Amino acid sequence: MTVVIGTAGHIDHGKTTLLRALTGIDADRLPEERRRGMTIDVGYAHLALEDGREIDFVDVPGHDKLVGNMLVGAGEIDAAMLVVAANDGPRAQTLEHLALLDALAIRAGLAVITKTDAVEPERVTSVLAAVERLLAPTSLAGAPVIAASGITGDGLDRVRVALTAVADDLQSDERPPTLGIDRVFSVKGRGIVVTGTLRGGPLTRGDALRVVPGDTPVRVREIQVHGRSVERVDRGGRTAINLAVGDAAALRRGMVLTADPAVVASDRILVRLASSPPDRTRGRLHLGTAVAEAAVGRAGRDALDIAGGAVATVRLGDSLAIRPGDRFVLRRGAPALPVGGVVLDPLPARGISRRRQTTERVERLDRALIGGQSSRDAAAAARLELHGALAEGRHVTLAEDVARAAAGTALEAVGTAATGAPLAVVRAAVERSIRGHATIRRDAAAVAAAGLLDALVADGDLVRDGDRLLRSGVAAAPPIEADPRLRDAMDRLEAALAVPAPPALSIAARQAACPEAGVRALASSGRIVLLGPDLAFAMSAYRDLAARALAMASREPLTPAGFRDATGTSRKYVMAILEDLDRRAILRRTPDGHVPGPKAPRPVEAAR
Ligand SMILES: Nc1nc2c(ncn2[C@@H]2O[C@H](COP(=O)(O)OP(=O)(O)OP(=O)(O)O)[C@@H](O)[C@H]2O)c(=O)[nH]1
Ligand SMILES: [Mg+2]
Repeated sequence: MTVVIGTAGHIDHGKTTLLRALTGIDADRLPEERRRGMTIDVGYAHLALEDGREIDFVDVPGHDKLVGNMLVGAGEIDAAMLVVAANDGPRAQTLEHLALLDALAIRAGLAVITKTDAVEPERVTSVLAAVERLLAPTSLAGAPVIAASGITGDGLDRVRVALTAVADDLQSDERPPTLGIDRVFSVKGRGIVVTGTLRGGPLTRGDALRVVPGDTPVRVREIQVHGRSVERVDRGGRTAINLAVGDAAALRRGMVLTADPAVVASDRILVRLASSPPDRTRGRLHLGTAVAEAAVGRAGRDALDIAGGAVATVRLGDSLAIRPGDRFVLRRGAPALPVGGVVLDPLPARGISRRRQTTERVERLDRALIGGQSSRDAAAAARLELHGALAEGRHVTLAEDVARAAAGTALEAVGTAATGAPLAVVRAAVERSIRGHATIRRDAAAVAAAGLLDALVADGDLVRDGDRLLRSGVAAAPPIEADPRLRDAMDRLEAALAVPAPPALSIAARQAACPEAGVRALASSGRIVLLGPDLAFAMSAYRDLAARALAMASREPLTPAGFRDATGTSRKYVMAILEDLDRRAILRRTPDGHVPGPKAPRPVEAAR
């Protein structure tokens, strides 16, 4: 993995000069920067280590008016190199930049005391000690502090050793490729090029990515690392991407190119802040290479204090690309210190679900996010607990307590009568119950309700009889089992219906000499499935046909004609099966045919 190290420090303390001495590259690339001898916007340089690895540097300005640009650089670094001039010693932006690195929880790095050639050795010793003291209470506590000169080259060897040690210690970032854009420009004859620090990976030429916010699809036409075209980048490092994209104006610094579904656009986020600013505090929130106006909500349910900080809902002036666990800095302008924070939920609960926001639940989510990759499932579970219900694409999940309440409602709505209750009525009651406990779209609640009823039927709590639901057990009256003639008739009827194209139920029942009570008992015990007024399949035949329909629909949209030809039956049977599978959300009807629905068993699970 290529490590990205950002400079930091007061104006004119020698950051750019030190990088030039280390790498031979002048990070001050803008004509205005060269003319004025100061860094204005983020610049870049890179260094090849002896073992072949590379370190990328992001150079930032020290000017007090350009702290926003400093944060663009600092937003995507792995480690920091704080530069302090020996003659000046620590100054205002030394302290401010260090506070920002601390707020971003940058733990890896080093400090370099530069311009040692311009002062007496005693002065170097005292500045070294002062800088060590400054680092001690921050995330960079204990980082090495090295004296060097960017002009004479003195001490650069020790700086290189320390840089190598920083690179050794860093862990790679396991996640789909994500790049926070810091520059956008058009290259004649090539189109749009964006640059940034690649997180996760790998990224390969031809890959499809999304631009967030906006979710605009883009294709990677070319990848360049350090000015050379490459087929693929594995992980990390400064990366330039030539994009096949229609509109250059649609791309800006702060946007994110990603293949990570966890990155979403949001202007309202649930966060943990390192300290606790008052409700309605305003400031600027810097996250990655982006910045937005921010207002902190610390009232009512948001005024929670958890281990490690204060919970808040932050409203942003613009939508930013955000992923759970992202670090950010909130700046309120001098003299207030910057506040560091971490995103707990980029799309926090609204409405009724807000009632679920308790200290315990938020703390659980926070702990799961800190746990990193291994606890992604734990984070998803903790987020579900906070929301009560979550709809992601076609997939809807309910928190345990919400599902339990809805199941109670279902049983109540079905009642204990042998006739049960119409499926539609029970489903509506379950939908109401879910929406009374959690904020969820109506269509998602319908999917969840159908799934919950299916589960109750599968678990044997309820029995489905055509378009009705019955409490299990109520229809299976003892006399039926006691009557051997009825039992035989039921067996005969079940066998007659165990084919892909069974005869009409009334005719089959007559031929099997099976009375109405036997038909009901077969249905309520799940041995046959009633799909229409006079159409029933034995469960075995129904399962076969359903599995075939799902398998075919998983390959390509399944049309009634295609299914009819595959099963050798007629339209009547095929429509009944497909409509039933649609109703149960195992399939979903589209203009091109039926495709797997929200409740379709996922391929992975089916393969197990
Ligand atoms: N004598 C001496 N002068 C140095 C050294 N490093 C930098 N300088 C001088 O200090 C001035 C500022 O150096 P820069 O490298 O541009 O400082 P910077 O920290 O990048 O400044 P900004 O990017 O504007 O914040 C230049 O005139 C350098 O020549 C050093 O080690 N010794
Ligand atoms: Mg500079």
